[in-house]
Amino acid sequence: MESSLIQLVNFQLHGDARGKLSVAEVGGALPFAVRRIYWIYGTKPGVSRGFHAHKKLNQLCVCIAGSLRIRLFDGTNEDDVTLNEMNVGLKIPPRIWHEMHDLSPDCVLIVFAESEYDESDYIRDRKQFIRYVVG
Ligand code: T46
Repeated sequence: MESSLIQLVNFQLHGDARGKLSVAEVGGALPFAVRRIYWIYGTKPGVSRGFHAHKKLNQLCVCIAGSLRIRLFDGTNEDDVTLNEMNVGLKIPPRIWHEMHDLSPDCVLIVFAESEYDESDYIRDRKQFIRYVVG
C-alpha cells in the first residue's frame, strides 16, 4: 500500500540457511545521513504516541518487532499505514503530522533521524500545524 503520503522503502535482504540480514545504508535505502537513532518500545496498552510534525527533520522508521499503525496527515490528506515487517521502512518527511496507534505490547520501532534532537523543530499542536502547512 503506497500513496504520496505513505513512502515505504524495502531494505536489501540477505538471506541464507542461517536466517536473514537486512541493510540500510546511505546511498541505498537510507535517503539521508543518519545523525541520531532512537527506539520506542514497552508502550502501554491503548497508548498512542507522536501527535506532532517536524519542520525540517527527515526520518525513517522500521518496526523491528510487533506491529503498529502510523497515521500521516499533510494538512489536507490523511492516510494510515501498518508496519509489521522488519524489512520495510516508512519515510516520514518534514511537514507531515504523524501519530502512532495500536502498538502491540512487543512493538519495537526504531527511528533513523537526519539530525540531533531539537525540540524547536517540533510542531505539537495540530491546529498550529495546519496553519503552518496550509497557511
Ligand atoms: C517522532 C516520533 C516517531 C529526547 O530527549 N531525545 C530524542 O531524540 C527523542 C526522540 C525524544 N526525546 C525526549 C523528548 C520527550 O521528553 O523524549 C521524550 C519523549 O519524546 P516524544 O514525546 O516526542 O515521543 P513520541 O514517541 O511522541 O515521538 C517520537 C519522536 O520524538 C518524534 O521525533 O517523530 O517518535
